[in-house]
Amino acid sequence: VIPGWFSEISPMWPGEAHSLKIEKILFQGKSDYQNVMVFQSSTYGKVLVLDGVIQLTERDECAYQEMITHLPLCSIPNPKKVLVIGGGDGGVLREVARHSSVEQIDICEIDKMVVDVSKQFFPRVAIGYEDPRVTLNVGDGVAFLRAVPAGTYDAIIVDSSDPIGPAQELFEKPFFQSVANALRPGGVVCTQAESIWLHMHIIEDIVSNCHQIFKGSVNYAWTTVPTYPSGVIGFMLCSTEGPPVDFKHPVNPIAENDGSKDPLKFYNSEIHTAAFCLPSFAKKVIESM
Ligand code: AAT
Repeated sequence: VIPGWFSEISPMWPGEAHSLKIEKILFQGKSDYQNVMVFQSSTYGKVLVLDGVIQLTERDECAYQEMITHLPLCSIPNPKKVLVIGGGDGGVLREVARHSSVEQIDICEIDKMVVDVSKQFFPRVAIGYEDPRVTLNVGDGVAFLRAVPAGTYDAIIVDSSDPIGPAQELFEKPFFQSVANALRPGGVVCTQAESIWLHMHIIEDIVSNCHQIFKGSVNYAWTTVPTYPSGVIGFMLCSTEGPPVDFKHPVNPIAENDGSKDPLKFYNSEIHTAAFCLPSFAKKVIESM
């Protein structure tokens, strides 16, 4: 550990640790679920850390939040009801709110402290909460989804932390089953699905579960996020049986001028399609399943 630097150390990426220089620690707290920290870094803006793992930095959060949101929402016509699991910082809400067809945005985040800390230190992310279509539920996403009536949502976005800690069940088969149940026919889900460089075993499990559960399409996409482990992160995109969804060819392009204060920084239709191209080593595993 280098004094004055934050190093991201975890058994999920043994033998490596990305580091950021700390200018100032702004918040440290312990919630019922995890340790919460915010620091000012010298080159990535403010950083939100949960249990020692980087959740977002001001500089590169756009890549993750825009991709996890617009990959699913631009793949179906007229999404109206959207559910976000996790994502307590509000960044995914901010992105969902760009879609004018959306009428209802529900979010279920387990940790109230993440919501409060984001509102205090990350106003340009937590701005998502200001949209009048948003309803916040504080609780476990697993229990929340179990109680959702069948066929409720057009899209579900699972913006979840890594499977060590409170998010563990969000990577397991019963959870995916309740996601499928909560979606309308031809509805879509997009979940945080880790790194092809570090977690092919986790990805294999998710893909295999999803093939069993989702009778529409099952796809893996990925993007670059410099401050996530290995610098990339992936998404599992699936649809339920019903009107077919071709994730690789977006049918609902997002308006360039969507009326929000800040324009899109990362997502566009070309990068949407490109996100589904996989390196050969990953393609061999994922597409053979
Ligand atoms: N948008 C920032 C990126 C995140 S945030 C993940 C969120 O999921 C956290 O706020 C965490 O409190 C919440 N969470 C964890 N478990 C649950 C649960 N069971 N139900 C509801 N919310 C939950 C993801 C960063 C990915 C990091 C990659 N290394």
